[in-house]
Amino acid sequence: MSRAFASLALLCLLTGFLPAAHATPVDATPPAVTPRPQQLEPNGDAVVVPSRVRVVTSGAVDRPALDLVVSVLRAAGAEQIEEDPLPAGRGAAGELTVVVGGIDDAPVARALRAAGGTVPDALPAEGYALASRSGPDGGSVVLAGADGNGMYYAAQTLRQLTVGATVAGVSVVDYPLMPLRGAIEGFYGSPWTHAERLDQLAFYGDLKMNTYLYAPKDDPYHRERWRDPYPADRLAELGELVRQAADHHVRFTFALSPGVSICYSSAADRAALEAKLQAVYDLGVRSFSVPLDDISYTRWNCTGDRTVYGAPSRESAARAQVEMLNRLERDFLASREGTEPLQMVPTEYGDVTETAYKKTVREQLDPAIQVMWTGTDTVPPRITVQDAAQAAAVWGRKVFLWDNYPVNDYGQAEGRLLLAPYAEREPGLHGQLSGLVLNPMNQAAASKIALFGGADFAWNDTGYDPRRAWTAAADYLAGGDPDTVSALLAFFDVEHLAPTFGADPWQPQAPELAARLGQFRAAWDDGAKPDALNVLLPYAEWLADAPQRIRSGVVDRGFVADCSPWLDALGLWGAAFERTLDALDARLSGDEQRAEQMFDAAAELAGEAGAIETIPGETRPQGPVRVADGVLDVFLTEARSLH
Ligand code: LOG
Repeated sequence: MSRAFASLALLCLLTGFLPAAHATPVDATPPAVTPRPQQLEPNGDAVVVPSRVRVVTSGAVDRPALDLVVSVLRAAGAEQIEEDPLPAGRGAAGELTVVVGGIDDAPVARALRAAGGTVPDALPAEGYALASRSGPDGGSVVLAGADGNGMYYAAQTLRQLTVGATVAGVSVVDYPLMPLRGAIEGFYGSPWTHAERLDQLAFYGDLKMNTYLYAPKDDPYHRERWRDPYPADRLAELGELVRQAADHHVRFTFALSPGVSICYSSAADRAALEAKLQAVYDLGVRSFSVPLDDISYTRWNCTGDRTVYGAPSRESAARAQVEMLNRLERDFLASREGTEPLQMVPTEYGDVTETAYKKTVREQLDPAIQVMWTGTDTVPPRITVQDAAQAAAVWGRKVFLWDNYPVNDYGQAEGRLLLAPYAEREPGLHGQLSGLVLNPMNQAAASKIALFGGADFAWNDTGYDPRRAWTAAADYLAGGDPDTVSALLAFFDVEHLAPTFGADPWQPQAPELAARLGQFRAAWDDGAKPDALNVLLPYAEWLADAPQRIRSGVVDRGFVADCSPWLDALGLWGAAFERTLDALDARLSGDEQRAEQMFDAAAELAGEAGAIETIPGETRPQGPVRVADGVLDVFLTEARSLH
């Protein structure tokens, strides 16, 4: 322990490695709020939460918002919380007053102004204003939402502004730039468990994500056996998810993928499709999607389709699909209370090239139906505003981005966790997209790193900083513990490679470690060999210790479980790294025999690390887990010939 601390201190001195963002807020800097608010200004001293708090509500206040406000206040030390509808009488001396209501409600707007807040001329949907101000009377906090989501998001911001027993003194005006923000469980391989889904939905609420699309490729009732009704126990679980989603202001979108076997012209298949959607409508689902990705669209599944739509072709496939989708939108959804516009994934989802398929969809698909798009490729190296503008032009509407990051279900992702920040999406995309959902990994909790960034970007793409979101994600998983945050960032670095479907990754492997190894080689080659070793060794020790720190310090236990094989491997790779530097040290002091022993020990550890496999049955594809591959393994091999 003490050795690690000494190393860490040395490390900080030498390189400024530790992120600086974890000072306790004794200064006036408010804690970082994610997603980054549109406007956040200081508003004087922090508000100290006393033991007595009066929560004053006005109008119909959102229940999850109110529950969250109360739980935040309790965690900050409030013992007596009195709820009082407006107009409220005078509170007791030294009591904190917290007002929750709609911004259109005049008394709420007055309270907001009185607390130093701003009442904007127009607040977009899901927006909110918040003001917190200390005062001799005990101070006040006002949360004013444009709607129920806005109230809930104000409460989520309050949660992040509260550290210990104080609420930062701020004035916030905030709203999302993209209307749909969230995740699509759309990967191949073992679907998320029920417990993982419940946890994810709560997490989405924390990050102001409002959308979860249920589309797991390997749920047979979603795709292969789409006609078959869900068994009662599965239906009960779906019902529970729908309630959990509502409790966290997440729209649960149910997706059904009939494209593998549907006969578009069959009345029986049309009835099966509607019956399946009706069953989840009855559970409370109001949002639906029909993904038609990864199907063969240039052959029919029945002879009837040839009779009705003609010879198989992109154009006739589009006509058949459009007819089915328009009917669902105009007949099924239009006649049911409270439904959202239908969503679909076209069979040509990953490019912007004009084809007969796209032309037909563009011209004939009901304009209300949302079209999903994955970028200029299934896993694109970047997404620009121009790409999205082209997609909007080719589909005749703003597209809904299905972003294939951090999904790891394809060959190039074998043995990988994708823990690099959400990046390479151009600010300004909100102008061209109707929304953004990320397709995560089978490892649900480990996907939170990328989802943090995706949520931040979808809310405020023009203010997005990948590194800030990445650090905030580590902070969230670590429950704010700075050492755990640093260990996590080092771990994320060795799982940084983000592949594409081609040979070139769109994010490099281990950039931090690679830079350090580069500096080491430069110093070594310059003749500053002992110095080079002294600088690098603490980082090797830090990597070797990171798994243990993560295992003991991360509060999200799902994350630790997801990452277990990779943490095991990192421990071994880190030890191999240390032995290699020991070997070079021995070589410098002329002890070649010890150097050889250390190199052999390192090789053995690396061999053990390389034999660790992904958890059987969890991910598709399975294989040996990769840690800083192409960087650390290469260095360990080359080190043997350094003199
Ligand atoms: C699938 C998706 C899969 C992803 C990555 C879409 C629209 N569909 O190539 O289910 O997780 O690629 O392998 C896909 O992306 N098809």
